[in-house]
Amino acid sequence: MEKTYLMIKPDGVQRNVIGEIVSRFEKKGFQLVGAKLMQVTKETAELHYAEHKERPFFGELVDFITSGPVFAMVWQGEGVIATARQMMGKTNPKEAAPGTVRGDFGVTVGKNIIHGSDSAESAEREIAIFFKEEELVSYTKLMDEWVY
Ligand code: DAT
Ligand code: MG
Repeated sequence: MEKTYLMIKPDGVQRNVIGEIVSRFEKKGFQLVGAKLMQVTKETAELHYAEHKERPFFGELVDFITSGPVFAMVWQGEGVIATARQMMGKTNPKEAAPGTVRGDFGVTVGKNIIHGSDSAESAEREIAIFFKEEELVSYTKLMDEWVY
């Protein structure tokens, strides 16, 4: 089953929206298969955001994501990568639609509450950066009978 990496950034943790965000993905019908509150190191941040290395905001991005704990998660479900991106909203909260995580909780692009993998390749890569295989669980949810 398809998996994606979602991460509530330090601003989301400080803003007390972990529960609200987890709840949205649970209610949607997706399955949580891994989660932890963690401090991201500079090395891990640089690896995770490697594609943005040449961008002018790279330094700020690394400083921000390491500025406090994040809530790292792996979610599973049919089409979860693309649907989670839709539920997050556009990168810039000013353009993110109401009803999306960034549209509802964010104000500025530098503090946009949540990260989500943008493709199958990114998802695989990012899950491997943040989780060991034994930290992910495989289990049956009776709910799935009513989702699929
Ligand atoms: P996304 O997080 O929607 O995948 P991205 O991969 O283009 O967006 O950028 C990664 C993060 O970098 C983004 O969540 C916030 C930050 N960022 C992007 N564009 C920025 C900009 N123009 N100024 C400051 N930060 C920016
Ligand atoms: Mg991205």
